[in-house]
Amino acid sequence: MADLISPFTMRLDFQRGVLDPCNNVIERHLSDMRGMYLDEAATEEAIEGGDPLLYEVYQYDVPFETGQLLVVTSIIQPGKLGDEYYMTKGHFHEKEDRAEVYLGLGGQGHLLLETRDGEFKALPVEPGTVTYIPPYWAHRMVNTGQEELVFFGVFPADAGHNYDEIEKRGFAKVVVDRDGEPTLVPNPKREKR
Ligand code: PAN
Ligand code: ZN
Repeated sequence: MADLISPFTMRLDFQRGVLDPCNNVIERHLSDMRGMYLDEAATEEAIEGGDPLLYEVYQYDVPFETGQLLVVTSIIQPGKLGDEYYMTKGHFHEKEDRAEVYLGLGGQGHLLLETRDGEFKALPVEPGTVTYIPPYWAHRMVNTGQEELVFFGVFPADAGHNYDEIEKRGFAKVVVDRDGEPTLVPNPKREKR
């Protein structure tokens, strides 16, 4: 049984993606993603040069239990590390049979999705796209545009996040700038396996 909590409302700033009020704001800097971008030398240099903020997450926490939902917005900065676009860490849900919905609010991006069976998909994200992330699909958002990539999401509060595997091996493909065009290329880390 889920806790009985009171209904509540919050404001979403469509331009900036900020939720107000919000009781859990997470900031991820490059130092939180060591080893996740291909260019390790560029990573260390950028960390030493000020450790840029890559993305922020505004999550309204309710009890992390079956039946509740978490409401969340994410704001990814535009930019690249080497030729790889800024992105989220990406994860499987800890309870893998939990789905999620994303709504694009601002900017341009690609949502990378993959299963343990080796299925891979990259879906475009822009203002107005609603993406259904089914159970069992790991997901990572990549900002391929010149502006902040802002998106809203809803997912079961008992889903949890498993970052470990993605942290080690990434997704099957990475999104890189090739002559100014966002291009999907095979992840060399995977090919070594
Ligand atoms: C999102 C993500 C958010 C940040 O709320 O947690 O965009 O990405 P990482 O968690 O991969 O750093 C979500 O998918 N929640 O389940
Ligand atoms: Zn998720």
